[in-house]
Amino acid sequence: MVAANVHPPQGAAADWTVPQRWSDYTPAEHAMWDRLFNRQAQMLPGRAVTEFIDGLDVLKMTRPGIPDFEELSDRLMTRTGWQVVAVPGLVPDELFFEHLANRRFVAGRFIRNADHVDYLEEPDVFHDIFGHVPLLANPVFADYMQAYGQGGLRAASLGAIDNLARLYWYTVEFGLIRQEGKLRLYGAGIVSSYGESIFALDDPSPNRIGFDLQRIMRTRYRIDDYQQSYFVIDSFEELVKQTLEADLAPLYRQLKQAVELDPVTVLPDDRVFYRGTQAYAQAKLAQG
Ligand code: HBI
Ligand code: FE
Repeated sequence: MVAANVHPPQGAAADWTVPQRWSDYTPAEHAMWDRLFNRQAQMLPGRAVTEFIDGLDVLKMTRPGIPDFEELSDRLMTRTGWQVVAVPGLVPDELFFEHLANRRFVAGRFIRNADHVDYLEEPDVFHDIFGHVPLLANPVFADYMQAYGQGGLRAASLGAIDNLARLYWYTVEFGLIRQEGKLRLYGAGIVSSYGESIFALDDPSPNRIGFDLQRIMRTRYRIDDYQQSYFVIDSFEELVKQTLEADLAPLYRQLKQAVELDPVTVLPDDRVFYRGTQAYAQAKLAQG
């Protein structure tokens, strides 16, 4: 978590935004985007939620090269009123919420290099734009993201950012959804990762558990490897209804007394779609 009230880095505006400088991208940087894009675009039809695939199409993201944020923002603006702005890297939590509350999605402008094709510590332009932006073209999901930003500002004043951040993690970043009787991907952290796009749906290792707000807000998460549990929603409409329409202050008070859950835990009253073997996580542990 980044400390609040830190100054923007050199060259960034007070709200931490920077110019994308689209014309400065090199052919090698565009080629890296294309390589990542083509790999995901081939795999995701039938695996990602249809709204994600539709978003790629309506935003014309299927064109080669790193998208120009201004063009992308124009297309998004006419559909759902969202914009994309460039930032140097992670921004402080409250600023992140502030941008979302104003329908601005902050995106890294840099792209990973050939040594880090499959693993990244900081979100790059491929994760942020390919992973997050297609669903911002969907009106319901677009409202969810804004409501999350507004909820973040309230959570900050109630000392509950950690609880709310878990909701973001297990939905926006690593969420699964049921569609046409099957599990599908919608989380940006999954759809922007080749390995996790397969793991999250097909591997016997992780748990796949029905969405429950209070439960998720008690559940820690892993930032260093594939998730040990994924949470499944029934629809974006349900997600909005169950999360950000209500006053969460009473829930936050209750959570301060509640025991935190390890990412691997399955509770007796969980709605379990699939109980994982955890073979992958155990093998990783054994390797040390
Ligand atoms: N900054 N650029 C950027 N991208 C994020 O996804 C991000 C961030 N700052 C804070 C943050 N995410 C999360 O920790 C909040 O959801 C709490
Ligand atoms: Fe992300």
